[in-house]
Amino acid sequence: MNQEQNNKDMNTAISWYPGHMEKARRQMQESLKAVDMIIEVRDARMPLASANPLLQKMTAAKPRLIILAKSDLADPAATEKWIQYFQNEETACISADLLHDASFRKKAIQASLELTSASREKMKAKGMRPRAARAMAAGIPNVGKSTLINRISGRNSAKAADKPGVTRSLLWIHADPTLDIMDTPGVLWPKFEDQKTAIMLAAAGTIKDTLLDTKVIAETAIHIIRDLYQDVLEKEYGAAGNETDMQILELSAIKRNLKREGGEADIERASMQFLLELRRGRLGRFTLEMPHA
Ligand SMILES: Nc1nc2c(ncn2[C@@H]2O[C@H](COP(=O)(O)OP(=O)(O)OP(=O)(O)O)[C@@H](O)[C@H]2O)c(=O)[nH]1
Ligand SMILES: [Mg+2]
Repeated sequence: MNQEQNNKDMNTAISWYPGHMEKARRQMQESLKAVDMIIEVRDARMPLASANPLLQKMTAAKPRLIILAKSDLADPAATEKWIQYFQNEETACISADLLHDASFRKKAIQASLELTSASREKMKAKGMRPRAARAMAAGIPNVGKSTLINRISGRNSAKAADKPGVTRSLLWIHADPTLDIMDTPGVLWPKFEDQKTAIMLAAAGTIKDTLLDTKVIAETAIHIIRDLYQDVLEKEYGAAGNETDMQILELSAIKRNLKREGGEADIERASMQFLLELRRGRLGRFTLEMPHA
């Protein structure tokens, strides 16, 4: 049985940590000495689940700017709470719709320069010529690292696309006269803390879909959303509200006309359709985890 099949069968142990991620992690570690700060890109819909503990540990000594990307897909009230949460932790944090926020470029450059001012002062004191600040953009796959760099540089310098594992090697990009940013491949970690974290990451499109049991991911994502946003999905699919998560999925199949030959709901296709609609924000703006009070 190959690794992919094995993962699919063991739906209680989702993981995706192929050799290229470990290689990227090692290369990032080696590059850290050339870097003044980390721009850690997380998903605004799951600001803790999308934090990579391996990267956190590895980059702990560097100044850090957290970007809560895809804020256009997240619940705005929850994003406010998360911004407050990071402020309380005294961590610099900006939420952004990286595709549309016109003010993001300026905000991100300003925050980066503030975070690296001490190292620039040190260089000046040593009589060295000032140079652009150097940031490493790091985070999980498909979260928006390359898009962020393109947004700041104002051109398509980094390859970005809607699937995980697009960036394959480290690449310095002269994003602004004052800021160089290294694009890096998305990196996960060998074992997720819990099933909920794994499901959220899978639902967000962080893990290759071919590795997933989409039915389990969709059913559990429905459960998480119903917990937090009560009757939103019921309304979308014309449900009464007392259905199980699987019955909601069945209703979604009927509503989207995804039926098998005999007329029964095609759960496989409905699961994928549900996940695609969720990822694109077609079902509404959801944040799947809230900060603890
Ligand atoms: N809606 C929305 N989509 C975004 C945002 N930022 C990035 N995307 C989309 O997310 C997808 C992934 O973006 P990338 O920039 O390639 O992500 P990445 O982190 O570089 O991914 P890897 O290189 O695979 O690790 C693309 O389809 C982007 O258009 C955002 O703020 N909002
Ligand atoms: Mg990329």
